[in-house]
Amino acid sequence: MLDQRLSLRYQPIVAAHSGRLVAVEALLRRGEERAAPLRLLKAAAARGASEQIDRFVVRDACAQLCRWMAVRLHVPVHVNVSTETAVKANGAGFAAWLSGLALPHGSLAVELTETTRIRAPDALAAFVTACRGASVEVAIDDFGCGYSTLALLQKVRADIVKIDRRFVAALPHDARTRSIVRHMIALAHDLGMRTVGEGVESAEHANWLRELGCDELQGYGIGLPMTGDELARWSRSDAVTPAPRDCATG
Ligand code: G
Ligand code: MN
Repeated sequence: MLDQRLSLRYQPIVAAHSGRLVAVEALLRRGEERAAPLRLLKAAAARGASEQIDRFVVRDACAQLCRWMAVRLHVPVHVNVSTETAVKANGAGFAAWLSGLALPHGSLAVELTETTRIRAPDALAAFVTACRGASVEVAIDDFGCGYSTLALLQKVRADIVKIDRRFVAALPHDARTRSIVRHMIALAHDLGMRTVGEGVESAEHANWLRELGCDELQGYGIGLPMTGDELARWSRSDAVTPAPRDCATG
């Protein structure tokens, strides 16, 4: 039985140069808590129950997509899916379920993070291929940190690479980080992928990412995670500007 207090918030992802809203990331929250319910997610993973949460997230995000369409807001939603779910049944089960939802082309993207070393890279690659067959884009989350490695890019044909916020945070004061990020972006582009800078909290972060060639931006300095109605209002407000306002804290 899933915790009844679980719901989704949506955080904007904007084009780096125009500031146009290009997607949102669905983030799981419990009640009014501001952070993700990490303990609940870990406990679910330990019980082998991640897929139940992953399906809840996709269903809820799809319901929101319909509500937004009714008010003529068409914006793709990124959902975080656990790699355990992705590789189950050789990647076929969940991808087949996604495909059965028959979503409009390009309305859903799946974000994959590796929290543990991936033991079945071929299954993950099969999952990604199946997603793309179902017109669902795939993003590698938190790239450059933890287990989201170059070996993963070697196996998996993703569409998007999300640059971890730990890199973004260091851009204004660390030339080594700027070099790493510049080459991460060039590598992603070379492999035909686009890049999203995560954890953009200030105009300086945004300026550096633009300068280094990053395609899209996400973070508290662009927009906080918000409810579906708030996101619809946000998308129509002046909040969508090329230069994000400065934001002191997260
Ligand atoms: O791993 P992933 O990138 O999916 O994590 C998303 C989490 O990051 C969410 O819980 C969200 O609230 C948080 N987050 C989003 N934007 C920012 C930001 O600008 N700074 C920080 N520190 N966290 C952020
Ligand atoms: Mn994510």
